[in-house]
Amino acid sequence: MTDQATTTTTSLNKFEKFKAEKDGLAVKEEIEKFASLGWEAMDETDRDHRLKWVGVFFRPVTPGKFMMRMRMPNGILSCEQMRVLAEVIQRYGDEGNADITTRQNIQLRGIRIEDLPEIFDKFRAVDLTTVQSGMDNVRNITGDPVAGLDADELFDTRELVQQIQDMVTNQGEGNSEFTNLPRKFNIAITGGRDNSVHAEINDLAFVPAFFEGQLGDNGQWAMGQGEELSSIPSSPSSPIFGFNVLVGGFFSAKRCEAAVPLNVWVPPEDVVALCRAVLEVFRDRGLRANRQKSRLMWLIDEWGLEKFRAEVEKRFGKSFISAAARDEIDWEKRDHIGVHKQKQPGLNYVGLHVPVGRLYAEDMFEIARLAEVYGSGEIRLTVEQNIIIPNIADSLLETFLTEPVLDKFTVNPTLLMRSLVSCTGSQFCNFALIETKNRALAIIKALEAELELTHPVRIHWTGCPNSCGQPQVADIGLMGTKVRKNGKAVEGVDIYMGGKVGKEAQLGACITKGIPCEDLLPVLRELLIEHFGARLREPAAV
Ligand code: SRM
Ligand code: SF4
Repeated sequence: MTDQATTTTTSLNKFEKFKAEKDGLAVKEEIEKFASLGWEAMDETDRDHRLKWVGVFFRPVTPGKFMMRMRMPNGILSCEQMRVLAEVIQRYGDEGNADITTRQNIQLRGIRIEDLPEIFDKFRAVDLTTVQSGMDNVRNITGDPVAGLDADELFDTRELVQQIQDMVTNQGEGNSEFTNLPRKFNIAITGGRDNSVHAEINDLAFVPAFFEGQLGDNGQWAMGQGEELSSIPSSPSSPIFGFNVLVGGFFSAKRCEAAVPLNVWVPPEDVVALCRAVLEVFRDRGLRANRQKSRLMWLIDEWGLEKFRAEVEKRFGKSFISAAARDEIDWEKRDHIGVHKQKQPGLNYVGLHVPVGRLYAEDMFEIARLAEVYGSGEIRLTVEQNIIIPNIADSLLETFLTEPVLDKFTVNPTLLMRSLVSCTGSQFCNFALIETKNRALAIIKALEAELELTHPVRIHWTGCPNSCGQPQVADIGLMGTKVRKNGKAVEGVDIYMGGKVGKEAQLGACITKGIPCEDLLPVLRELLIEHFGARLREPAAV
C-alpha cells in the first residue's frame, strides 16, 4: 500500500481528493458517454481535470473547444500520423490549429467533445496516443531530435525513449500504476554532445557518460558493491557507454531549480528500470499535502540526496554504480535549423523554422507531403518548437529547397526569429497573464527592422510564472505579469537573463521586473545592443 493511500482524506488537497475518489484514467472508458452528454452537462471534475489523463484539456478561455495533447516519444512522428492530426483540426475551420510544444510534442485545438470517440479511433489506427499527457503524469519524454542521424552522437535515444513511454503508459493504453503521481514528472534522455533536450530542467534526466571501471571475471561489474550488477559485453579495459543521472530539475511559479547529479551511472539497458524505480519512490513517498511543494525536488530536499538515492536503489533492486567523473556534454547547443549532412552517406536532415510553433491543417498536410516525397516519411520535432525532415537524398535537396511552403517555414530564418520560443499565452491558456505568441512575433519583427545582429539571440516568452516557455534557459526570457501604468493594470513582463544551454547549462535569473509590454521594444533594443553586439541599422538612403 502506498503512503498516499494511508493519508487521511482531510489532509488531502483538492486534487488529491478527486484522484482518490476516482482515478483520472477511468475516464478512458467514458468517452462515448461524455460525447453524447456534451461538455455543459458533464461532471465538472471529469471535464476540467480527469479528461487530462487522456490528454483532453477543457479550455475555459474557449469553452466547448478542447485542446488535445499528444505523446510524441523523442519528438518523432510519421507523415501518416501528421495527416491524421491535420484531418482532426481541419474540420474545425478557423478554430482548429496545432502547436509544437517545448517538449517536442503536438497539441491540437478546437476539439469538440462529441467528436472524441471518432478522433480516438483515428489515433488508434495510426498508433498515436494522448494518454497520461497532462496532470499528475509523466509528460512527453524527450530525446535527441537528430538521434540516429547525427554522425557525432554517442547513443541513439529513440528506442529507449519509446521503451520508457511503453513502461509508463502500458504501450499507450494507460497504466494505472503511474496515473496518480503527486505532480507532473518530466523525463529526458540525451545521447548527443549538445544537451539538445535541456536535461537540466527535467525531474529525471540521462546524460551520456563513459564508465571507466572494469568488468569482473563473471562479466559483472567489479566496481559496484551489489551482487547482481548489470553485465555488458565489452572489453574489460575500454570505457563503457552509459548515462549519468540527474534528478529534481523543474520550474514552477513558486520555485525553479536545475537538476542535481544523483551520483549514479547506468548502462542503457538499465535506464527503464531506473525510471521505474524513481517513479515508484516519487509515487509512494512524494509530498502530496501542498501542490506547490509536490515536485520531486521537494522530496529530495526533505530527505536529503543520500536518503533519496538509497530509497531509489532499493526499488532498483541492485547496487548503484557511482556516476562517471564527467559527462560527455561538451558542445554548444545546436538548433538543427537548415540543411545538415546525416551520418548515412548521401542523406540530409533539414530543420524548418516554425514561427512560435504554430501550425494549421494545410501546413501539416504540406509538411507530411514533403516528408513523404523527399524524405522517408518521417517528421521530427524539437524543443525549440521547430520541425526536422530527415532522410532527404542529396539528389532531391535542391528541388526540396524550392518548395513554396519553405517561404513560411524557412531553412534560413533571421537571427532573432530563429531562436524565438513562446508558450501558449492568453489566446488559449487561462493561467496566462499576457498574450504571448502574436506579441512575440510582432516584437521580433520590429526589432529586426531596427537592428543588425551577427548571431542568434534566444528569446523565450512565457505567459505566466509557470514557465512553460522556459524563460530561464533563454538569453533573454520574458515572463508575463500584470503591471500598473497610469493607474491602470496592463500586460507586462519580468525580464530574465543569463540562461545557458548545451555544455555547462545554467538557469537565467530575473534582472528587471514589471516592464509594460507597450514599453518593451526600446528595453529589448538596449539589451540587444549592450549584451549581444546588436547595432542600429543605417537609415536607408533617400
Ligand atoms: Fe506547461 C501547465 C502548456 C511545457 C510548467 N502548461 C500548463 C497548462 C496545461 C495549463 C492549462 O491547463 O492551461 C498549459 C496548457 C495551455 C495550452 O492550452 O496550451 C501548459 N506547457 C504547456 C506547453 C504547451 C507550452 C508550449 O507552448 O510549448 C508545453 C507542453 C509540453 C508537453 O508537450 O507536454 C508546456 N510546462 C512546460 C514546461 C517546459 C518543459 O517541460 O520543458 C514547464 C516547465 C518545466 C517543468 O514542468 O518543470 C511547464 N505547465 C507548467 C506548470 C508549472 C508546474 C509546477 O510544478 O508548478 C503548469 C501548472 C501546473 O502544472 O500546475 C503548467
Ligand atoms: Fe499557460 Fe502560463 Fe504555461 Fe504559458 S506559462 S502556457 S500562460 S500556464
